Amino acid sequence: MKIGLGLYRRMLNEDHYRFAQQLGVSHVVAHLEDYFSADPKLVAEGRDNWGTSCAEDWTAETFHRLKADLAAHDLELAAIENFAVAHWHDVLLDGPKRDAQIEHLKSIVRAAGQAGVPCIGYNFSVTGVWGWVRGPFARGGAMSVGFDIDRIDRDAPIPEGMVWNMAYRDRLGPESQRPVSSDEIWLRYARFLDELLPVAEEAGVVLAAHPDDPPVDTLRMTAKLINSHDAYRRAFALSASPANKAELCLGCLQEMADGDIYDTVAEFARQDRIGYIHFRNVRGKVPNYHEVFIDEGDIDMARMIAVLKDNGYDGVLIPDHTPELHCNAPWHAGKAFAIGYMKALLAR
Ligand SMILES: [Mn+2]
Repeated sequence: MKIGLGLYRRMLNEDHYRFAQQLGVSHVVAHLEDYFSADPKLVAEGRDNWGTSCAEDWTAETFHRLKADLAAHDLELAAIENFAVAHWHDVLLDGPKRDAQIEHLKSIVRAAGQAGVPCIGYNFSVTGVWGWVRGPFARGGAMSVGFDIDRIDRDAPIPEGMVWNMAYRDRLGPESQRPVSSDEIWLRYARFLDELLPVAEEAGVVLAAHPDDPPVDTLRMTAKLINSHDAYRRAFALSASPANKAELCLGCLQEMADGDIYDTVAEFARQDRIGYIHFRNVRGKVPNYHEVFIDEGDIDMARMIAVLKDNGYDGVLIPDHTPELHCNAPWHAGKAFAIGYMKALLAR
């Protein structure tokens, strides 16, 4: 197994490559859609924090350049994580631009293949990550996120012009998006896989599905897709293509109500259905959980490493989110703590 670091778009620079190299990780997962920091206005205008287009520059050339920059620091690109909302809002919403957007997604997958990007992670979700609350939930009051169904209005409607918790046009309309049933979201997902997987397979690119976060039945009147261990099995059953894999988030998997996480991970590893892993820990399950430090949650991470090893997993682990340590560099300290812990587990 290999350890990687996830970097958001604003972090794809020399400082963060040196940070990753100094931690001794071999891989980077790059988010080109800057989910947590993007200015919604700029995203809606199709520009990101640097004033460049965040949706138009996902070409083989961009991917080659990114790989070369990483290689200069002995780092390999493990995956691109997430499409931009501008790429696929109507794929998620079954809107008028759907077919054109599917064609564009195919071109991104082909470009990734040309540049030797092995994997693209995605999260097929109408709400996206929505419903978290931030608080001092981790050890010592470290700031983290959690989910408590009683503290949110779970049926708050989604405004027109928003999907995946991001605006995809400059002005949001009334909160009047139609509800989406479970049958409907599975239908949309099956069509997406049918069209994208053959292209991905030919390009040598794995499409890796992140589970719903939080993994509940519905939020904002739209059904969730991969919200249980069985839902992952259903997603795999949609296509036997070797390009159809999981961006396996252990945090979300542990938050789900069904199944034994060690058995499920063993099964998915044996079946070679894991693209890469979000190796993080949580306390509690839906409808009430907190994200915590890697060594204080409900998952026995040492046992998890053994399960992965025993079942032949040889891919990349990244820390995903970590609680923020109380210091001048909360993000860096949180990641460094998790990666140090992961390196020790692997060494043992
Ligand atoms: Mn995750």
